[in-house]
Amino acid sequence: MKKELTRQQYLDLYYYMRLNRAVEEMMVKLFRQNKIVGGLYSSLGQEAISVGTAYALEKKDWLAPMIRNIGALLVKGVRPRDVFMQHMAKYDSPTKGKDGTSHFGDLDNLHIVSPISMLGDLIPVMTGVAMAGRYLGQRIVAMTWIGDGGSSTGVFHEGLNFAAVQKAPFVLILENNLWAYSTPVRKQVPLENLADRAKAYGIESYIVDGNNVLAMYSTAKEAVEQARAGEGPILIEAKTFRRMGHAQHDPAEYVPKEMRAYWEARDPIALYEKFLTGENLLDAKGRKEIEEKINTLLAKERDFAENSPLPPPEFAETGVYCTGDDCHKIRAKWERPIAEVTPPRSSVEAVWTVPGFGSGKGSGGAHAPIHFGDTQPAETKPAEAGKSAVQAPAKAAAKKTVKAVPASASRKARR
Ligand SMILES: Cc1ncc(C[n+]2csc(CCOP(=O)(O)OP(=O)(O)O)c2C)c(N)n1
Ligand SMILES: [Mg+2]
Repeated sequence: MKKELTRQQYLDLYYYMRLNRAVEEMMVKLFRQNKIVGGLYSSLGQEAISVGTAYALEKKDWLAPMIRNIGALLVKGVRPRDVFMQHMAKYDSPTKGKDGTSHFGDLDNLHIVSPISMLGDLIPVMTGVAMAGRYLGQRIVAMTWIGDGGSSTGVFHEGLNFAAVQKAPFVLILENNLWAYSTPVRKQVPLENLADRAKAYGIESYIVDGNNVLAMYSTAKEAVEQARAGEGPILIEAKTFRRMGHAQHDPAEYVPKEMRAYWEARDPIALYEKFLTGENLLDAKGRKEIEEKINTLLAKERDFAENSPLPPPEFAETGVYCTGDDCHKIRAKWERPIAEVTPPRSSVEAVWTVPGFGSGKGSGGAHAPIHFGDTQPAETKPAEAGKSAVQAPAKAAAKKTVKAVPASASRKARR
């Protein structure tokens, strides 16, 4: 653990990990009191991943959480009361009681895309968000998370390939917690490192100790900067362990005791406390202050959530179908003239150029799929559009970005 953040940043990471754990502990109590509607998932022992990675994002960036990423929501600015109310299906919750768990987003302010239950589907969705940001002229990065089990879905591979070939500013965190329900990772993937999946798409990857919040933060920060610089998507594998069952209903008796003991001795919060104490960034007094701050906040937030009403029954029939403007009030935030990116001028060069786009190269650089008989990517000068394609040298093509190439030319280029 290297020292390179400000004191406040070190303490922020600690605060959010503690808050993440405390919010989930409080929800376990609410669950046992029968106040939670639906399932309750836990990220116990995985807090360093959600907190460290989300902390690497800027305010304008976008994220989409999975079930074990409440920590990322808190870092992005979601209030604990919203997390509580959402799980309790209360009327004041972000979805007004129409959905549960962390199935809510905030497209207007916090830039959060609601989770999708189908594992892997957030990958193409967040790739789309990342690409949209590029077309709009924003310099945003999109991030989402996936589990070891989720990394075996078809859409994981389709999505990552698409992100790679589009050089989307997208960071994917693969939380390898060794279990998918009751299936150990070794029974569903014949790989030691799931980061190796990135090789298939020519993108860069990292392997990180998921229980080390500083390692998670610094790796995510580097990946976010690379993605923002136009170097394409990055996959980060975080090695960790799912300390609880899949959800509250699952006692996880199938997990070997030795495995559990090994990981419990590597609790991310305890490890980080040790580091902070050793670096004189936290003492017993500071720790107590943070604890009290969290306890006071959560008592207030829980009371608010408990006092919020359930939705009125008639509300069930509203908001089911799109009603036009009052349904989709979100407008794209154009940071370049709309005329420039819509027909008939839509073939002009993007303001944010992405080196290597369309040349078949991944961010790893070494995996250009140039096959026997391939020609270099074709390039068309606007004046010649509709006529024949001009063959450009590889270097010149690498500097270019999205170009409208006539169908005949793109067929020719592929032959
Ligand atoms: C496409 C798809 N298949 C199956 C499921 C059911 N399902 C939900 S969570 C889960 C296990 C996920 O394991 P993993 O991806 O390792 O995440 P973890 O629960 O360990 O965080 C499964 C199979 C689903 N939601 N979507
Ligand atoms: Mg898993």
